[in-house]
Amino acid sequence: MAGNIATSMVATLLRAANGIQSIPAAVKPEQTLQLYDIENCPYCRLVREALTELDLDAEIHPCPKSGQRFRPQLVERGGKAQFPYLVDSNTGVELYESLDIIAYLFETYGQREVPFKWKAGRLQTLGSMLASAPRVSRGMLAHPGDAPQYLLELYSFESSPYARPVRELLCEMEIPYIVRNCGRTQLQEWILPPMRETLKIQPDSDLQNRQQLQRAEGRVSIPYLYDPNTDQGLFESADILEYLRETYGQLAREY
Ligand SMILES: N[C@@H](CCC(=O)N[C@@H](CS)C(=O)NCC(=O)O)C(=O)O
Repeated sequence: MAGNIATSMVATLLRAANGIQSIPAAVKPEQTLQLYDIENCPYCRLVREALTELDLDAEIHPCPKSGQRFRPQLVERGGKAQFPYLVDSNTGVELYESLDIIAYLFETYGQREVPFKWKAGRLQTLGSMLASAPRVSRGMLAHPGDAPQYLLELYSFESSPYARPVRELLCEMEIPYIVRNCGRTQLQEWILPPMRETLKIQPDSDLQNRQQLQRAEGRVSIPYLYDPNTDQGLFESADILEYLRETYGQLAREY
């Protein structure tokens, strides 16, 4: 597990300040956005970073290589197996191409200018490719698990080194989930949760998901997984990985 987090940390550092801080979108979609996604795909990462930065939740349909659960669905919908693919049932818009999706999200929900950094699209893609390298094939290849009846909910922000291994395993197991974005809006949120508890610091987040987690569990620590199928909520990435393997199948690979 230590090596897993170390290379995840490298990926986070390579993406510098991306996918961490949020300025919530001016308008929230009524129906949850859907994203056909591969966790370690550099193009998909850019879209997930924008979702964190706009504080938008999304239903993730994991499409690892050789996956059979959502890939055929996408080919039927959009015509080809290319990721990411956004489905917005609020507007009827469905889009391929990461940079087009990002522009759409900022225009439709952010209702603000696409930040300058996204205009340097090729540079962003290159940076995201570098960040994929340390994770090698994690979050890329299908090792299917059982399909849950109800969608799991993952409280996460894109660049969290601890949330990434959980998203990778969900992707490999082709387990769909709602990503509840929990970016940072407060300086105090940069202090790690155990130290916050020792110092009795409780940041007052502007974000609904962080407020909801604080109310429900009495603390905020990312990742947090809620599984409505078993009514279980878990903190700690290692515990979540173990839970997913035990609950949804032994086919998923060992880390
Ligand atoms: N220009 C596209 C490139 C997307 C792309 O090439 N995605 C790869 C995954 S990283 C893909 O769809 N590969 C086909 C596959 O996985 O079957 C974008 O920015 O969205």
